Order: sequence, then C-alpha cells, then structure tokens
Amino acid sequence: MNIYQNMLQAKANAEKRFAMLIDPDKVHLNDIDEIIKRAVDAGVDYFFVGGSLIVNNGLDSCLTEIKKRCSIPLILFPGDSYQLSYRADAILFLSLISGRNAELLIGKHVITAPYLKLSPLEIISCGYILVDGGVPTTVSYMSNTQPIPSDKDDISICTALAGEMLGLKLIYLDAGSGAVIPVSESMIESVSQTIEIPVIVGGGIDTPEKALRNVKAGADIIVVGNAIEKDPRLIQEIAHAVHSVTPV
Ligand code: 1GP
Repeated sequence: MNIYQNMLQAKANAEKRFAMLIDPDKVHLNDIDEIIKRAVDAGVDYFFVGGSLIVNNGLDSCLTEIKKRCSIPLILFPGDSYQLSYRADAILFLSLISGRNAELLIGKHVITAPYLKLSPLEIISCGYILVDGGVPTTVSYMSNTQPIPSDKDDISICTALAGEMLGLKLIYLDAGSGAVIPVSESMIESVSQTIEIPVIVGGGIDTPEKALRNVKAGADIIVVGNAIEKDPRLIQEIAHAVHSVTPV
C-alpha cells in the first residue's frame, strides 16, 4: 500500500494521523537521535520535511539521517521547486490554490514534472490553502499571495471544492508556520464536510488540546512543527491526542 492509499484508508476508518514537520534548517544532526526516538515511541505517522525558505544545504543529509534511524514515511513538503530529493518516500506536489500566483499554481510544476517523472518518489498532488494566521508568515511573503481571511469559511469551502474537482488528492489548510491564529474549527469543519479527500491542517497548533479539537472538527492529518521544536515532549502528547479519536 502506498502512502496515499494509507491516508485514504485511515480516512475511511475515521483514524486520524499525525505528521511532524521537520525543517532541515532547524534540526541539528546532534539532536536527531532524540527526536526520532520520541517520534517512533509516540507513533508519529509521517514526517513532512521542508520549509518555506531553506537557507542551508541540509535537505539530503537530513533525510538520510532520519531514514537510517526509522521507517516513518518521509514526505517532502517543499517551499520551492529546488527542495527536491530522491531520498524521501513521497512529495506533496503542492498547488497554492488560495493564491493567484501562476508560478505556484502551475508554473513551477511544469519545470519540476520531468524530474519527478524519473524519480522514485510517490507524487501526491495537494491543494494548498493558505489561511490568515494573524501574522505575516514566510510563506505569504515568499509566495507573494494573500491568505484567505481567517473568518471566510465560504471562500475556503469553494477553494477546496474546486481543488477536489480539479483532481487534487489532498487539501492542506495552513495558517502558516508560527501562526498566532490557527485555522478555525469552523473552517475545518465546513471544508471537511464539503469534500471527500483527506484534509491536512497545520500552522500554529501548539497544544494537544488544540490538535484534538481540530481532529474532532474533521481534520484527517494534523501537522506540527514550531511547537515541537520548542518542546519535543509535545511529540508524545500531540500524537496521543490525535490518535485518541477513535472511529464512531
Ligand atoms: C506550516 O503547517 C505547518 O506549514 C506547521 O506550522 O510550524 O506553526 O506548527 P507550525
């Protein structure tokens, strides 16, 4: 079973998944043993690896070091088309559908497609919806796009629906890394009730309670980066909260 089939099966069974975001710039190879051990012990389902802006050249080595230590699937979450590596298992082939920047809707994809065709990576197309997180985020600046206002559930619903109709396999509602206002439960609920494909939610989730509220609202996969970098003990607590939602 490939990674996407695993996501679909989890959704069909109403099981929730927890993805830990690793920014190769921020993870120190000295700390990697501890982080991986915590992730394996906690039952983290996926590693998303990437960042809006990677300054150092550590992507390959970061992936290699993680791969040596565990079998948790490694999914590239690229902030740009240069953030590619054959050492991951899959890639979120992101189209920034909340924005109107043609390069991030299709332009970069055209450039990257031939490389990906030759790669062993599983390609998972993903409609990326940036939602206002209360602070200007790196992704909003770098993408030169406006996020959807945090209270405009209707715009998010229509955007997600259009993404699904275009054949995208996942929808990612992201308030951006370090968001002060995470995506609202009302928006998560409206979007997840409208579309059939799995919904990923991230940006500013920093407590197990928040993660739990989001999965209860309908998120299928919760992504946490910043909060875990600050306090790795949260890996266990958030994984427990996400996995505590049992099928009804
Ligand atoms: C950002 O959704 C991710 O793209 C995770 O955000 O770093 O705020 O957890 P945080």
